[in-house]
Amino acid sequence: MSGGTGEADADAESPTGGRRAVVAKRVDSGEADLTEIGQLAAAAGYDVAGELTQTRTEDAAFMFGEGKVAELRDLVRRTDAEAVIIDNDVGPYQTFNIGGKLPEGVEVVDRFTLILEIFGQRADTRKAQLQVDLAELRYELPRAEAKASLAKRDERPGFMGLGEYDESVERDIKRQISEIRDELESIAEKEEARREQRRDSGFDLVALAGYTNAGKSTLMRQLADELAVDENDERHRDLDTTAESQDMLFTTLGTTTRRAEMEKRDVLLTDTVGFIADLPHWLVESFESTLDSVYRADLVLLVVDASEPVEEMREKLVTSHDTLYERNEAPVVTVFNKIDRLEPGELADKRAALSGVAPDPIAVSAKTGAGVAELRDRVEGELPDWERERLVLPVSDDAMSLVSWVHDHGHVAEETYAGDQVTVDFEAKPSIVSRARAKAAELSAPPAEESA
Ligand SMILES: Nc1nc2c(ncn2[C@@H]2O[C@H](COP(=O)(O)OP(=O)(O)OP(=O)(O)O)[C@@H](O)[C@H]2O)c(=O)[nH]1
Ligand SMILES: [Mg+2]
Repeated sequence: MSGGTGEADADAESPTGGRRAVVAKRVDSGEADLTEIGQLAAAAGYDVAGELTQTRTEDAAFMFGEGKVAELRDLVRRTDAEAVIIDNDVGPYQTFNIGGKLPEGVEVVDRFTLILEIFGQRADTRKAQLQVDLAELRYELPRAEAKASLAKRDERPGFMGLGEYDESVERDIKRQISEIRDELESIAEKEEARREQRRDSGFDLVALAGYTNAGKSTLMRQLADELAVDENDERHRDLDTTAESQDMLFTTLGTTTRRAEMEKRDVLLTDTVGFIADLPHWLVESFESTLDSVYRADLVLLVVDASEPVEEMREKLVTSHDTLYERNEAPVVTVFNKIDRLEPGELADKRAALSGVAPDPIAVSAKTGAGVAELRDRVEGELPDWERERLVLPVSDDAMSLVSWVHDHGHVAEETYAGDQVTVDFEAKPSIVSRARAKAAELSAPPAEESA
């Protein structure tokens, strides 16, 4: 058995004025690492005032060993913490039991509730709020079910009321879940319609994906125009070009779409929520529609923090690919970000070590802009091919508006006028080319005869 405790100076001023918390974690073997849970706690606005780890098998009643829980209580007292954040999947009874050993009013928060807390604080659109509500209800449901079945088992004359009450709670949760699902589905349908409309207008849809803190939003700022495309997309603090990205998990929760500057293609770039390790299924599912913009894109840029150790990068790459390939068919370009933080030679070593999971990555620094030009070229190269077409039209107002439509939806190589004809030589998506052809045919065809 091993493990340790530590504490920040209890008298020190709280650095951010947040709620004081002790973070704790149990592992079956090896050393418990508190880095990520500490980052998550900070993202939720806690100040980590103390730390505790334990290496042993799970205790059914307390998760930790009972002696460790006593240590936890002492640490909470010394640090004057208001919450204990535990980086394990703590069962409802374990939560209750640990809580019973702690000073009055101290909250026990597990990894999932902590993530939900962060999401709840940052949910600033209807969709994000619905997803948080859905996740919370799905967290509660098995707990309500357990209560209802316990109450049923204890059913005795005179105790009937309890069982009925809990069953109605359970029914109520299920009803709310299905209402939220319906509303999320209708939002998703509207978003899908909007994506189709954009494709019809000649845009290619590119999405940024990757773990939280990989640098997606920073890269978005390098690639995108100043103006957000969607007024009704999230009001993103972190997309403001003047605002610094924060070194914090889950800075971005919703999705933001902006036009990206490319040479030929009109690209709409979407930034969205990052992945994180070890999320339970119900939580991932609750946020699934947030990732629709990734799954339905024409091209995905998978951003990886290349300053992390190679094994961590590998694990994240494998998980990301699994997640992406399960649902999308678009090509994926791997982007090694933060190369400004690498030692000379480190990039080449990492490329070689990861060639199996990331065959041909583009290396960039979203911070300095290094490699971003190559990334733009690569994006244009990987997007589905455009078709070349040449239309010859009689000069007229209608023809001129078709020519300007072609300019808006594709890339015009040449536009020449000879006599009363205009020739426009252009490249565009196949769907745009066929629409241009149809419009051109209407122009040259004689007006339909009026039937008597
Ligand atoms: N040194 C260095 N830091 C970077 C680079 N790109 C991003 N960062 C920093 O990494 C941190 C996270 O960047 P974000 O762009 O917010 O990351 P994200 O992937 O959008 O994170 P989430 O929104 O949480 O999913 C910030 O502190 C950035 O300043 C880079 O190329 N070099
Ligand atoms: Mg972000």
